[in-house]
Amino acid sequence: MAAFDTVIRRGTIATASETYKADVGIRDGRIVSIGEALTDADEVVDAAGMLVLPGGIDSHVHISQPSGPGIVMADDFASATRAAAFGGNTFVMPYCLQAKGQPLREALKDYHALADQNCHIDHSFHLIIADPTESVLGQELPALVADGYTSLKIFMTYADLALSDFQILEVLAVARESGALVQIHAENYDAIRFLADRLERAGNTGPYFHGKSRPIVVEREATSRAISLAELIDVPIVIVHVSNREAMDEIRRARMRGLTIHGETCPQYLVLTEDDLKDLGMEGAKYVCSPPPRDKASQQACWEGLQQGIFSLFSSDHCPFRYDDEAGKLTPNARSSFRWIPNGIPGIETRLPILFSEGVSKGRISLNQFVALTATNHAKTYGLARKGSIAVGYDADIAIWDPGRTATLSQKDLHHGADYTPYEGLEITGWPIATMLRGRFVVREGKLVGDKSYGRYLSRGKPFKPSAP
Ligand code: DUC
Ligand code: ZN
Ligand code: ZN
Repeated sequence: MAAFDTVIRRGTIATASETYKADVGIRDGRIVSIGEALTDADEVVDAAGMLVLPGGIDSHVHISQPSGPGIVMADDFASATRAAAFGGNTFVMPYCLQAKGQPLREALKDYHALADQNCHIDHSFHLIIADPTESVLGQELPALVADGYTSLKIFMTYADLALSDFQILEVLAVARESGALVQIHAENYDAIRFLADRLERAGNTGPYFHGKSRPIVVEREATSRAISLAELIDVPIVIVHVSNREAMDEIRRARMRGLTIHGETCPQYLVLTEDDLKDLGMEGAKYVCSPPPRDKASQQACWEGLQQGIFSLFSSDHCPFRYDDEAGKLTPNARSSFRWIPNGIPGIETRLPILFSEGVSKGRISLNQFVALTATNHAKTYGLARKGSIAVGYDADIAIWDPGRTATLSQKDLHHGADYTPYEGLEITGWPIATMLRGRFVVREGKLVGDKSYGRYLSRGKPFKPSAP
């Protein structure tokens, strides 16, 4: 019997802190050896000239999430995780949405049924708490955190999701006691409603005005308030999908006060701007997401946030809707106002190539920062054991990258369920040529070689120690 099932030979390994040449020996789905001249294997994969990186962990994706009457997300678990694997990822964390009045366990049962045997890569779920009732706060949530559902998202905007400050405080208090990590979507609901009403009355109803209804101050104010509420309860939080300097500076200042505030940004805030929608008419709907893409100065700020560690998480916020579809961006109401356009854009497959190309290849961030921002920090922040690094004892979740391969992003080459990419035409240098999940190839030489029964659901540990009762 060979010592290893697989050896990846002569590649350059990068972790969040180191870059070095070595062979990786894999047995029973785990990395069991890292060394020189490992050869005794059933299969030897030559990775000379290639980078051997941890598979990407995308801790912010939306898959098969109920999105309102008549609206259907463009991806189910099979297509989203297939696209993720082509993009060099081995783990995703989508959101299980609680409907108003719905017990969390019921929402989870339905969501597990959608994912079960339908995932090409590993996954676990965040909860979205839309209705923090007494039983949710007092019983369901603490029990679910103990069962490994250790993170949840709450919203400060959207009619059917926005929580009051009182409700946010209640959720944060339960998180503190149970050791769960709360993600906050920070935009001021009333301010958006006020601005949207004004824009509509003035006849400014096209997709371009979506961004005008959610200017930076709306995000900055909510970010500041979210941080203040977390400070009051003394609990860590994550501010997700930060789009600009002002919101980022709120996080920076909170950190300087000693608070644990994690920051996340996404590809759309690095490479898109509001001008991309300007002359497109209804096609601007392809770029409608919240917070909206801003301007060049905001892009620069987001790069600084990544470089300086204000943002420790780089996620896709993949939230796919088809464009040319009445169940997607062109829902009949969308023509009457931007207000009705489903919020979100696809990006699960393009997240890593965009950050690699714009970040590593262009010298804005190091390869080690890339690994930290796209894999290691996600595992550490969300309590995921044995994932997110190339190290002995870790799962053999590995992406092999050709740092010199060039490509032009195009819908025709992507594997998601959407009918467009907002990144059409973006030139990329650096591409994941193979993705391996727990020692088995899922994608190799541009082909899907894995099966949708490969991916496993994993429960997670507590992101931080809960406070004493
Ligand atoms: N928030 C997200 O995280 N994703 C899409 C839409 C939204 O508002
Ligand atoms: Zn959000
Ligand atoms: Zn999201």
